[in-house]
Amino acid sequence: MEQDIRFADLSKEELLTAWEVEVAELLDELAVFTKEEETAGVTRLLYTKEWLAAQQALRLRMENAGLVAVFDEAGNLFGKIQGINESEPSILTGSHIDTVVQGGKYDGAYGIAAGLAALSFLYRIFGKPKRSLELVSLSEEEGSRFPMAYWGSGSIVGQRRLEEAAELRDVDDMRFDDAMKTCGFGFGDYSPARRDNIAVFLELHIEQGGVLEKDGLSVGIVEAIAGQRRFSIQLEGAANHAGTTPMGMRRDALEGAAAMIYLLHAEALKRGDPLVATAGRLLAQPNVPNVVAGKVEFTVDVRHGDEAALDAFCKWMAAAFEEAAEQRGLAIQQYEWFREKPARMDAGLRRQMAEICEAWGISHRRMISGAGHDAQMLQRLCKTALLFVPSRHGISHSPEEFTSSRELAVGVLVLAQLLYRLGYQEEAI
Ligand code: HGY
Ligand code: MN
Ligand code: MN
Repeated sequence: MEQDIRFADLSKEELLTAWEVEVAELLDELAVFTKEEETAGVTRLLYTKEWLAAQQALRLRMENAGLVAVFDEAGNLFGKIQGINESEPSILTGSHIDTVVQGGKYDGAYGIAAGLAALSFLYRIFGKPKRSLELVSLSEEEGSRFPMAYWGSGSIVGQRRLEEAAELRDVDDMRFDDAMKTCGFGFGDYSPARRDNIAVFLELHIEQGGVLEKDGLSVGIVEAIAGQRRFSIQLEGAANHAGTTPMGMRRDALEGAAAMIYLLHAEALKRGDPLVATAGRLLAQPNVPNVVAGKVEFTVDVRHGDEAALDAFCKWMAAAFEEAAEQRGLAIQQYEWFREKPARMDAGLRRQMAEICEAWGISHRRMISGAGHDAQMLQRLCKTALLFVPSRHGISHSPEEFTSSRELAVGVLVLAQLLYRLGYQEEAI
């Protein structure tokens, strides 16, 4: 029997019906800001014109909701409701505005849209909170344009600095700092991204996996986020004629890469879940049908919830790739460009979210996140929680990514309740 619980004198059905419409409408608006040349999904990479247009549309939305909207120097966009206790650190919610190439419209954007729906509701109904409440549209999390990830959240917690990122280049050979400047950042006009006046970070995100759907549950309360390592593997052999070069006389960089990727996949299967290893990008040179590839660069992404298991696999990989290169007379360079530890989410916040789900009759379970999230970075700075809603068929990082408006609205309800407890009732942090 559904509890007859109400919030601001509204029933669960009334709340969900309103948020269904509001969140779906904002996600559709944000999905419009995508690279036109891409034929499917959403492509909104850091410091592109579509990225800037999305941030500017969000700033307007934040201001229309009565939030004070400001950018920081990294391009993170904050919307703030100032609390009565001005000296107290903020309660922050949000996620990332950037996407992968041809991704879905929910990854990242949902946490921002949900946060805006929750904060504008609370502010409209309850006015000024005791503790400041903030929403953030984090500038970059995916690592899809430059060989670095978590630029937005990493800049806030002091793990990313412009002096280290400035010379990174994208596939079009554009420098990071030059890309920043095309959007008006990097000139020192905004406040530094580094902050320490944040007490709590709450991230709402699609699961990007199939556990909640398989279990028929509405919400996942994340206990921990897997650690990850990302590598660039560069092979050099000898470009040569595809017709006249005997098989035994080749130094074929593309065949070498194929052999290494096969070994990677077989070893990850052998070691079993939850370890995952992915070769996601491969660039061959000269990349034409009748030339034996002289050079190849491919990426490897390895994830596991346990740091020791990650170390062991990456150690195996380095040795296995060296051996495979030597057998083929290929030169090899293996370069780790990203690593993030496994991160545990705050037990107190997890308990509060479970209480809220129980009170509102929302089915839920505890779970681990195989996907990386900004919460992984923010937990270095403050108490942090991550909440999932289901992904249809577990699909994400794809134009097929989908979550129903009702499922999205259920996440907003849990978030709004927790923000109310922390911001207006000053629940102990
Ligand atoms: O790759 C990830 O885990 C996240 O979606 N950026
Ligand atoms: Mn993602
Ligand atoms: Mn994401």
